[in-house]
Amino acid sequence: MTDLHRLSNRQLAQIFEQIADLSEIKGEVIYKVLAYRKAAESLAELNREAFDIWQTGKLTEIPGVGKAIAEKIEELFTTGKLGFLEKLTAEVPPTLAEMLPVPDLGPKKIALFWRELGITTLAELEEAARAGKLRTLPGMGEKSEARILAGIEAYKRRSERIPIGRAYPFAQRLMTRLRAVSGVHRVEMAGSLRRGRSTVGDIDLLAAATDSKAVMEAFLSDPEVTRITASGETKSSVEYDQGLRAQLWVHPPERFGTAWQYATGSKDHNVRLRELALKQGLSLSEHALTHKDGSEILCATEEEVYSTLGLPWIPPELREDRGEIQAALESRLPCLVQVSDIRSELHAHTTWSDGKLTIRQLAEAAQKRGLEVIVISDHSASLAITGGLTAEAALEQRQEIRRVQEELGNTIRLLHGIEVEIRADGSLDFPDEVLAGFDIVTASMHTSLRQPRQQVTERLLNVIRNPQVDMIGHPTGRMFPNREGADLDMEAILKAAREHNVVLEINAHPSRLDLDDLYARRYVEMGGLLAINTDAHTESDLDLLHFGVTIARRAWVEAESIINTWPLHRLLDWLSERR
Ligand code: DGT
Ligand code: CA
Ligand code: ZN
Repeated sequence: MTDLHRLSNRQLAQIFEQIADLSEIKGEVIYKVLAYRKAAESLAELNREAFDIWQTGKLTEIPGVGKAIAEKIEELFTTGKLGFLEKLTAEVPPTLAEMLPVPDLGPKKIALFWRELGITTLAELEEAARAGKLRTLPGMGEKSEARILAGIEAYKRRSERIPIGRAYPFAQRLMTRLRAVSGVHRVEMAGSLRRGRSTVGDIDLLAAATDSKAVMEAFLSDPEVTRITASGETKSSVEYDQGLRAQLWVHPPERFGTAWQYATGSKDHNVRLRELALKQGLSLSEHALTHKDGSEILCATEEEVYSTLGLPWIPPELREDRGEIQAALESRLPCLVQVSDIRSELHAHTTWSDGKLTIRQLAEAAQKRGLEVIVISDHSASLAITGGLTAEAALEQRQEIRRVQEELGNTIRLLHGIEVEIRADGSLDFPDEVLAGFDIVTASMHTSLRQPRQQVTERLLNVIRNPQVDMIGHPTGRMFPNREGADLDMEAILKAAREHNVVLEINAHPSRLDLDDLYARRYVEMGGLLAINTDAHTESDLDLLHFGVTIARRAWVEAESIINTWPLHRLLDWLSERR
């Protein structure tokens, strides 16, 4: 067993992505290339480790994984290597793949530049284009050379996805401006932003207007626009500073439903929906549902689009082709948790550690937002940079919380929690008898996140097994845009958390959103409980709750599985029973 190589799903996906890229440049038949890509996507989206699936002999049950690909995965798990890929990279330099996403540069051209000029990297290509070396090649000229240079520039600007924490408030401001344009009925978000993905490629907006001119003009002439990348009557796209990009679609109000459905995506959801329409003799486009004889059914709302196809309206967060259409057909769509279901904030900081508000200010801010319970949960001492609490300071804080509770009466209930630091060795900052004094204990990792997989997994498992620990804060520690989470064996973590009845947090801060939607879904399917917390350090942080709720919705989660939706007595009963 020790000889096995436990590659993560992400590593497997990268390998098949690379095989797809290099085969495409090599000139492999397209259906093979697509099969590798499909396998890569499917592996990246799995909510269980492919390794575990392999051990139960069920690799080929993963969508897109046939016999040939399953054999390759098996070779990787058993030898840590893949002969096929080694042969391929010996033949086709792997760096060629970095050129594939450049607009106007397909695999054929990449192969041409490589074979004729020995170009193997994007930087070499840019240099050759600038030196005028591409124009002399067969099928090339000055114009196509200039197009490739422009493509490289566009690609460099575009390669980074935008965190939702930046895209969302920017989109809100943009929508407010566009809604003020005369003749505009409606402006809404679409695309991945509306589906609530943690990062978006661009901001998609959709306006309803009979005449698109005025609203398009307003969109294109906005003073913040730095570049217009496309402009047309029904669709335009622009760029702003710092990598922000947006696209505006305009459709007449009577066709808004089909347009909004189309522009929301995802692409895969739309493909499935079109298949379903075809079975019913209808073709579905952004403009209408059309009968075979050419007559149109216009839909002003999305509800009409879905109901014409015999479906209930599907919430955008579910539209990822993860079984939602089948569930809709069988009337078993989940009743997704909403912001208004949330009664308590279980993770917030005060001036006792690195928060900006006093206990009283935090409690009042929470009460103002309609919360019934606020847990004061400051950091513990070893996170020195935050001025974390010692055990003695925590006792003083408890007195202060009592005083504030008396002052505030029963407008909101204060509980005393702690965000206790998980040290690098897996021990906690406080001994069990100190932890036992808190109403709720959240354990989090903030340091040594780059430990090897086995070590960091064991570290967290150790904490999950501690009966004093009620909840794990932001379990992987990832931060957008640059910090990857710890390399945890998530299946083992979820199993242990379930077994020990530990709550896993969906940290609502848009730079975290951790757990992510895939693991949150898996955990709830296992019967586990989640919390959605803002981890507030300031008053406005409390308003970030909706980002966390969106992740839970993308995870198909109902209110019942989120302990913040429970009334106080139920929360307290549960806490006292589990220790
Ligand atoms: P992103 O921007 O990469 O985060 O992802 P999306 O989903 O926003 O994708 P985007 O911006 O390329 O396109 C917006 C929507 O337009 C997408 O969600 C569905 C629709 N769409 C785009 N291309 C296609 C397509 O080829 N087929 C179909 N059915 N829909 C498409
Ligand atoms: Ca988009
Ligand atoms: Zn915190």
